Amino acid sequence: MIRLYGLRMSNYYSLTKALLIEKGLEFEEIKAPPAQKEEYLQRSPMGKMPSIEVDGRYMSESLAIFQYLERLQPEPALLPSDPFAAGKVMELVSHLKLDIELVARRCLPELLFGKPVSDETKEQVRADLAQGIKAVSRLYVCDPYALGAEFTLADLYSYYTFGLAGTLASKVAGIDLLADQPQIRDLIGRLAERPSIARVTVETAG
Ligand SMILES: N[C@@H](CCC(=O)N[C@@H](CS)C(=O)NCC(=O)O)C(=O)O
Repeated sequence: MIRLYGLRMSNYYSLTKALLIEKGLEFEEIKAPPAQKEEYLQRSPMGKMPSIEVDGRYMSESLAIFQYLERLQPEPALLPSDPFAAGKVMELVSHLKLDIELVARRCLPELLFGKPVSDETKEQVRADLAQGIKAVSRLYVCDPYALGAEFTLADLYSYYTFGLAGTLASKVAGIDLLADQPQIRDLIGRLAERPSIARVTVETAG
């Protein structure tokens, strides 16, 4: 049995939970707020969530966990069998993580802890997000899934990246991240109805 550590409010925790559901794997959720205590750092060396425990061994980082789960439970596959297409999935995931998610996260202290972010930082975030959105929009197919006919890891990262980044962008940076991207907005709407994602959403709210 796989144990999933973290909090349901975390987008990366939610992504990993949706991944476990997609794979049809049994798992147990363990509530564990991020911490810098030794016991926590053994599971996740940066003290972040999520992490998993398998037979007394630990792993952090959602992408590493994905790699493990994809090999543990190859079906249903979340990467295309074609090597180039699989690389394209990882390309989009990388840009979503580096050029959207991490950029928007610079605004997190203000949203989460009421710690104001400077106008200079907000300006930079707006500029960097504009570039990031332009970049990822070149990669999306959105017909019907992020990169075409197959549901892949890129769909999970899309849903959970734009969820948090969209909120940060509108509430802190004052912009609509997907204003000029109706095809990505529609994709996110379709993905919200996917059973794995819908279940995670209901359980997070409950
Ligand atoms: N790169 C990590 C990011 C994980 C992450 O940023 N987790 C956030 C919550 S969504 C966290 O634990 N933040 C608490 C902290 O930074 O102390 C992944 O992909 O799993």
